[in-house]
Amino acid sequence: MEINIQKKVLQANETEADKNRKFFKDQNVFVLNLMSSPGSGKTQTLCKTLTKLMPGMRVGVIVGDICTTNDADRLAVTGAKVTQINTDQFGGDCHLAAPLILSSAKTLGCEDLDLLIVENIGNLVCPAEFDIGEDAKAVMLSVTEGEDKPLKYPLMFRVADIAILNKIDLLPYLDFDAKLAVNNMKQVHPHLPVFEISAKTEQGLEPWLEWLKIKVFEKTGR
Ligand SMILES: Nc1nc2c(ncn2[C@@H]2O[C@H](COP(=O)(O)OP(=O)(O)OP(=O)(O)O)[C@@H](O)[C@H]2O)c(=O)[nH]1
Ligand SMILES: [Mg+2]
Repeated sequence: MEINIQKKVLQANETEADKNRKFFKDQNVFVLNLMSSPGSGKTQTLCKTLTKLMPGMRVGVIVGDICTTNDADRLAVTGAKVTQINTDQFGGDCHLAAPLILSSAKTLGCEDLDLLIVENIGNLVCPAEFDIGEDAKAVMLSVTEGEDKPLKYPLMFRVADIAILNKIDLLPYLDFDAKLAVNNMKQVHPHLPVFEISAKTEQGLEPWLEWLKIKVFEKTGR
């Protein structure tokens, strides 16, 4: 019974995600869905990413959290167009569903954007199940979370188009085996591109920025 209800919820979301896809195609904007556990460094990475991409690229962010506008406040400093979704009023959902994304994208205004990034709610499980009509999904893992996470939460890594391994500046102080973590990701998703970065020191940011620029160009021609 529970499974049937979940199936219906996901099917309904899929229909809405198709509407989003059409909307984003009409707006000619590339949409990236960035997902991870709480605290992996999504906002920190986006702050650095936006600073480096703008003003050459017009970027907007929809950021989801259960409560607070902390992340929107941090991201707004970059000058990007930012809107915050709080799911507390919808029962504290642990993911962003497609209809919320469409209304937020309309509020934000996508007609003058090249790239729209959705920072999903910190959660390595639920967001992987909800299609939001994005062009690509990125999963972030940080070196403080353990090498085994791709094996324990495989769906997130299976559906991702790219992975980011963040906080590599901390590697000298940890027992974390980065090679093993990457191998675990590839065990779940062979050929998954992995960018190893530090959003703090900016080490490794360039290949990730290049990937984004290419993806935006491939869709928008800009
Ligand atoms: N040492 C180090 N710390 C980092 C790095 N990236 C982020 N942090 C720190 O990690 C903490 C969490 O970073 P956030 O950017 O808030 O993480 P988040 O994934 O956006 O968190 P939620 O939105 O709550 O899920 C902050 O204290 C950051 O300063 C990094 O590359 N190296
Ligand atoms: Mg955040």
